[in-house]
Amino acid sequence: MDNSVDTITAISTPVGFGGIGIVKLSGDSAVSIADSLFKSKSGKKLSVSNSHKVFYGHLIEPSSGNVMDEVIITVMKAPKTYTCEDIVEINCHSGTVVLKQVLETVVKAGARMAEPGEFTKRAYLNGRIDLTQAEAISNLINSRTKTAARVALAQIGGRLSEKIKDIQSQLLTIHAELEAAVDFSDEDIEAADVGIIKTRVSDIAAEINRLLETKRLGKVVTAGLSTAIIGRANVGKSSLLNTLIDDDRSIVTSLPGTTRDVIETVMDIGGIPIKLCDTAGIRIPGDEAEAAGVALSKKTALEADLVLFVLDGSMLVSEEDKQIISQVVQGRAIVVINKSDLPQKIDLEEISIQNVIKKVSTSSINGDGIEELKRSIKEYATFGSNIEDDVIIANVRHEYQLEQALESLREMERAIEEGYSEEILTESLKMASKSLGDIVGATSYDDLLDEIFSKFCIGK
Ligand SMILES: Nc1nc2c(ncn2[C@@H]2O[C@H](COP(=O)(O)OP(=O)(O)OP(=O)(O)O)[C@@H](O)[C@H]2O)c(=O)[nH]1
Ligand SMILES: [Mg+2]
Repeated sequence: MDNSVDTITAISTPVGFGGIGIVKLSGDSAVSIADSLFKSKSGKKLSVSNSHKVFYGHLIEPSSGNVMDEVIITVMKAPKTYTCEDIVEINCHSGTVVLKQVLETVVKAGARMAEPGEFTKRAYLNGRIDLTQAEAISNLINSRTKTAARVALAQIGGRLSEKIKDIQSQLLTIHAELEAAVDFSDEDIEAADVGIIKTRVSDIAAEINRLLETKRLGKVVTAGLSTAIIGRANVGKSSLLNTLIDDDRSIVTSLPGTTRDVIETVMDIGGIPIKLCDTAGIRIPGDEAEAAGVALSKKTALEADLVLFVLDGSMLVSEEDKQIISQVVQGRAIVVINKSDLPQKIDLEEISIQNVIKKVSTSSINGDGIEELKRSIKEYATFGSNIEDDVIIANVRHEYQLEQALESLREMERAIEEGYSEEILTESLKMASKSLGDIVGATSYDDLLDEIFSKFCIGK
């Protein structure tokens, strides 16, 4: 039987015009394929060289003998590589045409085009990383802020896996003790032991619960906090958006009813992606387009994680403001009293808003209060927790498996209360441990694998 591993290849750098583009090969023939196309300056063959070396030379198209590109080739031999297989990286002068030609020639010479994520899949299948780490690599590639990248890096480093393995070993200990208790007594487990075991199961359940509680933070770090800027016409919503992002993204005029559509932009506040939505001022609409805009504003407000409710501090509270409060500002809101540079007339005693997180006075003209507003948004997004230190659940699959594990432990608690036998108890332990095992991939299923790796881009 042929046990050789087929050699896969892909362009590993983003599409476009950059300084360098990399064509990567991994597999048993990676080095020999590269050798068949490469003429090194020194005349040395890649196959007889040491591992982890860099070579300079030219890439030749074999049928015509033409030079395709001047290249630098890195040879990394198994097992100390990303995939645990032989890896060759051909650093070309970029330009889509050159890279595609090199890739085609490499394929003609015997490599196969890699599926999305196939390099990382091989790293997993060859035991170099576990599933949480593979998924984190995908998250890292897609990170939009430094914090998202840091959370992903902690996961690549195996922080989540360590935590899961620690919980699993606690479950195993309980399992072993349950079996021992039965082996050494003719009776079922002693009542006293059962009490202790129940406490320990509850402690583990609480630990899993704490992990699950980080999922909102995980969602914010990866997907961003959707934040709707809401208020009546002309209070300065679009100006506020522009000031927050320090760019003229949304049109500002002195006329009420300027914004008609939802204007979306993503900003980074202290490493957290904030999806800001400027909306049409809510008032009795002047025409059909404005009416559609107002409807959209209300929908955006209701769907947002957070509402910035903007009032004009230089005017008295109006009926429209009150209506917006009663009909639209229903979730958590930061009240922004804008135009603080003008003489203030507003009397906040006139309004009562539920679920106010904070009140901040701002001016888009002189920037007053803008930093305080950003701080308040960040505090709300992170609950003031320290995202750098904690293990954070930022993946729905992990969340699901943790919930399953928790459910099994709850069942075990009930079974203990009702005096079930040791077999039933250990069954729950096994189920909980299996759910946790699925997170790191101890028991892997092909479907699960394909689903995870299909989210990768080609070349990773
Ligand atoms: N003095 C002062 N004027 C402001 C401030 N913010 C906005 N304005 C002015 O208020 C007017 C309306 O600003 P916009 O940002 O277009 O208000 P809006 O809430 O987006 O209005 P619509 O899109 O019509 O709902 C413009 O003339 C702005 O220059 C502020 O902080 N101070
Ligand atoms: Mg506007």
